[in-house]
Amino acid sequence: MVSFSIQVLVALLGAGAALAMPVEEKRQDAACTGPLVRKAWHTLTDTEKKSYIDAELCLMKKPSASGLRGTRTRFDEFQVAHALKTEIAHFVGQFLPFHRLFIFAHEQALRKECGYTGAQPYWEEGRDAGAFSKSILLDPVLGFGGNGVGPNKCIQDGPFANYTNSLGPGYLVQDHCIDRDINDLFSTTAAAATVERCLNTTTYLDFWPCIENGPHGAGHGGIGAQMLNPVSSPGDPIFFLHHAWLDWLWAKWQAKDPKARLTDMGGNNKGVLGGVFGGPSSPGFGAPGGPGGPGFPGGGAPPPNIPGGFTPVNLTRPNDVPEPLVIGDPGNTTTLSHLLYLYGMTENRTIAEVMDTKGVLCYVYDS
Ligand SMILES: *[C@@H]1O[C@H](CO)[C@@H](O)[C@H](O)[C@H]1NC(C)=O
Ligand SMILES: *[C@@H]1O[C@H](CO)[C@@H](O)[C@H](O)[C@H]1NC(C)=O
Ligand SMILES: *[C@@H]1O[C@H](CO)[C@@H](O)[C@H](O)[C@H]1NC(C)=O
Ligand SMILES: *[C@@H]1O[C@H](CO)[C@@H](O)[C@H](O)[C@H]1NC(C)=O
Ligand SMILES: *[C@@H]1O[C@H](CO)[C@@H](O)[C@H](O)[C@H]1NC(C)=O
Ligand SMILES: [Cu+2]
Repeated sequence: MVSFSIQVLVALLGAGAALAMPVEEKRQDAACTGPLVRKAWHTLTDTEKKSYIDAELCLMKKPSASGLRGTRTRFDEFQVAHALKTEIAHFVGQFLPFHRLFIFAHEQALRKECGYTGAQPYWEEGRDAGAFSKSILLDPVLGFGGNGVGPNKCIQDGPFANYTNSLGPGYLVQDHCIDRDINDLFSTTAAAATVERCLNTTTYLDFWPCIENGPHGAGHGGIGAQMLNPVSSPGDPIFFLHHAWLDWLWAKWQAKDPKARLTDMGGNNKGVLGGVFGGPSSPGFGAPGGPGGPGFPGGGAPPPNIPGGFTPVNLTRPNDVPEPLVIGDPGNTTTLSHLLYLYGMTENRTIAEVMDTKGVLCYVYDS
């Protein structure tokens, strides 16, 4: 049911695979003793849930320090860093490593700046496939609040109900609420069979598109509204638990054959698959065949509102300084030397450095 673009992607990537060049594994300089253990949200105690929520609220109160346009708070800075990298972080080989570092940066901010002592939890979406609206994640007290209501689909309850996003949808800089438009049908792509099909793949060039087009769409399409916006989706704090789940799946897949998979990287490093998003060969969110678009499970739903399409509107790169978007790869293929740069949200890292969660990032998953 999510096969709409995978054949095309794989066919296209087959050509790219020949270009992928082996890169020497970078020496890990950190001995990761005592890694943080990331756990599934539904397994946390009430106290653990509360301390995560409180730390997120703390980030939402801390003033922005980066000077990134459109930000008022530290929480907003993550949203902007994601927006600025959207074009080269989705439907490209660095999709999984980029988001791995992005989620790590958020976890570090909670710990270093907000007194959080836990790890980034993940949302085990498979448990809620087809029934996101009943998820424990949406608890109004020990969760992220429920569905959006009214014409603007603003969330009404939960700890984040009163937060004002300063960015989005898309690249717009404007105040709005955290919104949701839950769609249980979209959330079926989190189902065990879909996940298992991805975990059954044996190369990164099969695994990554399987994840990006399948389970990835569940969290975004199933929660909807801003979560369905590929640019500004981290404006909903549930984003971090969604992408931690995908990261968990990647780590699980890597652990099945660490020797090969901890260095397996590839794919295009720019949105060459049909432009940026939504091209015919790589249906993005809202495009025909892509999550949220016609032909997707629950299909025919209106595409998400992305003002200006994928052309930055108000938001541009800091100080409007042009910069090369892709750094570190010798050609058009994503390699282990690709630089992951998050506008100071965390240290610059190469993909090689984030391949193993037990390297410089130093965390593991509970299962
Ligand atoms: C949000 O604001 C309303 C109105 O001021 C208030 O009643 C409610 O308690 C606030 N909710 C939170 C979670 O702060
Ligand atoms: C995954 O692989 C296992 C073992 O080969 C197989 O039994 C199972 O049917 C596969 N699952 C899917 C969804 O392809
Ligand atoms: C942002 O862009 C929109 C659409 O072009 C425009 O209406 C709005 O005035 C701009 N806002 C700022 C702060 O520049
Ligand atoms: C890389 O892509 C550009 C177009 O974006 C193309 O002009 C160039 O030939 C490609 N380079 C290689 C080595 O394929
Ligand atoms: C991180 O990478 C960016 C982009 O190349 C560069 O501008 C910045 O100076 C780097 N930061 C550090 C601390 O090296
Ligand atoms: Cu993203």
